[in-house]
Amino acid sequence: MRKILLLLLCAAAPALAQSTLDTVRSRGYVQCGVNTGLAGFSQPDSKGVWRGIDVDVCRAVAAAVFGDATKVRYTPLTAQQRFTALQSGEVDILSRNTTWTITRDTGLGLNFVGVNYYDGQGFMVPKKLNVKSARQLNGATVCVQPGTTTELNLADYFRANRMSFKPVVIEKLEEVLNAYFAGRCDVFTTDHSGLVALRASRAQNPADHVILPEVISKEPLGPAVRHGDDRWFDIVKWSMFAMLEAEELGLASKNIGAQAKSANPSIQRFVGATGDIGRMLGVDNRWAFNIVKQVGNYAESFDANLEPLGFERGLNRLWTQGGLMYAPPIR
Ligand SMILES: N[C@@H](CCC(=O)N[C@@H](CS)C(=O)NCC(=O)O)C(=O)O
Repeated sequence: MRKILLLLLCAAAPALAQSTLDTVRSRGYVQCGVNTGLAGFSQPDSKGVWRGIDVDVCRAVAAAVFGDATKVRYTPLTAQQRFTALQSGEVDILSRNTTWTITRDTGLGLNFVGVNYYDGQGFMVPKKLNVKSARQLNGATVCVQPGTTTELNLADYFRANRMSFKPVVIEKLEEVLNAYFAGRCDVFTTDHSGLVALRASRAQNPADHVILPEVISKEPLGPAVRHGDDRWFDIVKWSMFAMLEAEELGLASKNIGAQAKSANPSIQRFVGATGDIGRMLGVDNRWAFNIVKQVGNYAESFDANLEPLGFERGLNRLWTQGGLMYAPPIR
């Protein structure tokens, strides 16, 4: 018992000694946990520069903290590695197409800062199998990655519909895709966004694969931080919201310089000319200006990263346009 207590104390010591913001500041960059390579979300481009909507959240935080969106380093993580990496302090933010669930929020000691992509789970099958609906998948072999909500939803869906399936569980993305493309499973299942991105970026001929119409779960994807550091939680949360608020206010990387002179009180507060909001957050008052100038608003990030892969805004439209994206007031 004493030994366990001591171990717990030792494990907690670094976290207690210094806040995440202090650690990040003295280190000089944000350490961001991302996907090992999911087009549109987080993937290095041909020059080795990380790109994607999850990457942009970390860049936004760096813009808020340092006034410089480039001050980020990336740790690629599989689904199974991701939570330990955050809990142990190896990364400051987990921004990796991660579904917000109550078990993760409580049992794993995470704080999800919000949702940067509303998603749901789907199925992809080779077109030549001529399957039209997930209800025809009784007895199918299904490729899936472990440590995901995907694995759990898959079992629930087949059980609820009194169907059987044979899971082929493979941790590495590369390997699970190879297995599916080589025909070792009839079906690949993951978040709908994953299916769209992987079909567009990894299939030899994307038209050979169909995504079935059923969406079997809710997958609100968002960045998370560790429990126990409210200041850091606030910074990451509001950095993400600033990108949404900017879209709503019509502020974008190209016009924010000119718009900063606007008489609109909401814009004046947003750019830090009034309100002292950055200081309340523990960063510079130009935090949100820097985010939009250097990273862009949410629509810019979506259009640069997801739109070219064939994504539509759908649920991820702003609330003013029939979607679910809604930032609380920055005031
Ligand atoms: N949103 C789900 C699934 C996330 C997930 O890991 N999806 C897979 C399939 S798209 C993935 O990102 N794999 C990439 C990798 O392993 O690096 C979760 O949070 O559990």
